[in-house]
Amino acid sequence: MRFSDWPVYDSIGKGSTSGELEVGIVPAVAATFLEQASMSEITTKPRTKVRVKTERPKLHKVILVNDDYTPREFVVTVLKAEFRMNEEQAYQVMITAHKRGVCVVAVFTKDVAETKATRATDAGRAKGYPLMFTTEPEE
Ligand code: TYC
Repeated sequence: MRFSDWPVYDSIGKGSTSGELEVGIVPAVAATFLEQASMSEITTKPRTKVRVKTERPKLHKVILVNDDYTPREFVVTVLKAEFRMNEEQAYQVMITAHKRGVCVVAVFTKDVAETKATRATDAGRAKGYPLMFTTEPEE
């Protein structure tokens, strides 16, 4: 559509001297024209990118801490009960903490790691032992 094709209307403007002619474009027609132009001729670049999120949740370590008072056999019993270890696995974790001060028991999502560490620590406390399990995020 060229400018010369647009319908025009004549009016005597308010501020104009009588007899002077003002030429305008019918507003409704202009609006329709502009609307069509914006839909069919104006391309815009999207400003945001959609990122597909597939990150796995961070894992947290449960750590067994050595102490001088909790009996070895009790530590083994707690490891078997709370972390589904067999006798041999539990013994190796217990003796590693005993010799080195700490041992990583297993890794879980944050919630599960914290729940298991709390339950295992509470099992020791219920018997009057200072047995301690802590958690920390994996790098
Ligand atoms: N050190 C304890 C003892 O000699 C046994 C023990 C091992 C306690 C590991 C806690 O995390 C622990 N009776």
